[in-house]
Amino acid sequence: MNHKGSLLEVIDFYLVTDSGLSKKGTLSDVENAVAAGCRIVQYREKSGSTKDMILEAAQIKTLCGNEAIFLVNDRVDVALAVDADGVHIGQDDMSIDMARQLMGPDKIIGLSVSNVEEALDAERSGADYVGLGPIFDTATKKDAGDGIGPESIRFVKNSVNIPVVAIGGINKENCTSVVRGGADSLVAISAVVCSDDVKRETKSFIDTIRRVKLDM
Ligand code: 3NM
Repeated sequence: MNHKGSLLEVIDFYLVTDSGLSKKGTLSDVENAVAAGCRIVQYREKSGSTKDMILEAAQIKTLCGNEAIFLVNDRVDVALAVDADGVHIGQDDMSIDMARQLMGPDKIIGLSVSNVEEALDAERSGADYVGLGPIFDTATKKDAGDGIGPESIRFVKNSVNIPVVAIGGINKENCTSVVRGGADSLVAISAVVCSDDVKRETKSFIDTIRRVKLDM
């Protein structure tokens, strides 16, 4: 499977892990999200040893199997160690150029952006998709800043040809506005991993996103 070629078709709901918020644990969250039909998973772990991260990343990779694309947040070393499908990096992490050199031409590289200029830069640098946020205010990422609003998505979507993944403060109540705003995919961390039933919540997001896209 060429993950890059199929990226656009397969993404709708995008799972990002958060061990600090998770009720049932990261591995359980990934297993349930993939069982519900989630086709892209990002392992986002900000604490713990590199050794533990690599062990957990390898387990997540196994859970993703051929069903879901598996990306690692920030840590190019961890992504390489487990031969993940790619990495997701932020504005303050290593450059796309450097990440590309290390990861190779076939891996997926996503970049966090918060406006049109950053999105254009990301595309020019060879990012495969952008994560746009925060769409709404969020307590999950302390330094995320104020929400830019779902109406901002359209400006970014109209400026770049790579997929736009919306993130930040997205929940079941506001996700329709995010899809209508033009997002190809969306991430909802707390709305999913804090729930008692990750499988049900993921399925519900996927159903809503697909329904809204069909209506557009
Ligand atoms: N990145 P929740 S917002 C990891 O704006 C992350 O780049 C953001 O969590 C960005 O769905 C965010 O619980 C946290 O609001 C999203």
